[in-house]
Amino acid sequence: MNFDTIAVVGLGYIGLPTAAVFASRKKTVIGIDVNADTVNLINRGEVHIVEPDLDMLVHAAVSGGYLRATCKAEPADAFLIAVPTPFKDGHEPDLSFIESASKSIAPVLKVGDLVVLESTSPVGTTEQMAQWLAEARPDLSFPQTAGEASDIRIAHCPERVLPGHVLRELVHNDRVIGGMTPLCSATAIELYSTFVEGECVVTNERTAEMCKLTENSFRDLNIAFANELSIICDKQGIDVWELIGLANRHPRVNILQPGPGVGGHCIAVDPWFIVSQAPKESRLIRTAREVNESKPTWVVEKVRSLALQLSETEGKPVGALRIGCLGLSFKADIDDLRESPALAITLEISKVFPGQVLAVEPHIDSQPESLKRHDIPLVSLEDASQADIILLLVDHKEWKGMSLQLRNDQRFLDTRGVVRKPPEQN
Ligand code: SAJ
Repeated sequence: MNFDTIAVVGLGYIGLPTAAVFASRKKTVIGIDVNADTVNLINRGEVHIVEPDLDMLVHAAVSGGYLRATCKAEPADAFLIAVPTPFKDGHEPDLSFIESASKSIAPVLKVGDLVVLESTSPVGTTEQMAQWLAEARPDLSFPQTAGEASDIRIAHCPERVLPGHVLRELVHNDRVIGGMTPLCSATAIELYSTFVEGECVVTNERTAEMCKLTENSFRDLNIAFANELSIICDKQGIDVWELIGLANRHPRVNILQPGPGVGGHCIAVDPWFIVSQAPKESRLIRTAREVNESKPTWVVEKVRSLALQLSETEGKPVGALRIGCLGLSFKADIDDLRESPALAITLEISKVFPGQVLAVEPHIDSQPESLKRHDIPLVSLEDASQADIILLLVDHKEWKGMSLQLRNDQRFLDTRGVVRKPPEQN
């Protein structure tokens, strides 16, 4: 099958790089997004998200005439849906973006088209999407009723790329291809073969949905283990990073790193999709989420007790202490502040110590609104290093290996294990 024209619905962190990579393979790509500002920006060859090399790729794709963005769906040979799947109150998945994306493309579908759901989704969402499409287009047949003979082919191929490495991982990662029928899978493989150099592994759509949720839940559980260890080690007077480094020398142990909590739009969300569908059975997955969600509160408590100690030993009034927070983004070396435990902790600390908090974030230029509202200035690392309590929240490369010369009346809390203390001599 020839995919002359490919439509990508949702031009965000996944959709835009995917559209640009198809365009770089000289496919005609139509990017569809509900946000007119995003559409206009892309049509000028610019980007609204920070991802290495994406700006160059999009600029080349648009100026070469291969990529064009629009708010209204147009006919294509394949449609990729890459819209957000957040959760609602009570951690219930919110499929409304997938529903409206499906309804927006339904009028332009024609016999032989392929529709791929890339958004991370609870089990059963691909079948639900197929149902929405079938209801909107009773004149076409779909795999859930017509099987291999269907007019429209449908598959779930979850995205699995790591922010910060999206363009490399899009090409090199293996893809899980969950077609609703073997023909749907084969058609989806043909589409992805345009640029994927990893292996395309076939399964059904429900297993593909669960596979993506499993990958992110596995990481969440492993980080929860590290976070729980960090709290235990703090109580026991053990350096958790040294401990994990030692344990990981065992050939079958591979523990991830503790931190101030788990952020981002994926790992902190996706495990809830499993829990919401199997609440009684998902005890471990739920507990891991709870452990990771409670870590920011532990960090705030730790700062509070350091402040009390400092005021007792150095005689400084608690209300006069300055707290310098290093890093605001949800993980290292990016500018993304959404769902960031570092930002949440900084704001929470400023509620306990109003007007006493300073923040450093080398990846952003202007003070975010939330910091303005809490009266938290954005300062240099040098200025923050003069604070009474220095709190390291993100392991940015800017301060890896940094050696802090602390005064006697300063305290340092490193939630990422970036600044190592020399091992104590026995
Ligand atoms: N984190 C730790 N300790 C670690 C690793 C991460 O505390 O050892 C924290 C990070 O600081 C961050 C959060 O976890 O706050 C998530 O960061 P991440 O780098 O683990 O993952 P994401 O959210 O950027 O991307 C994940 C990836 N999934 C897996 O690695 C299994 C990516 O491949 C997925 O495509 C992405 O979710 C997604 O879109 O689902």
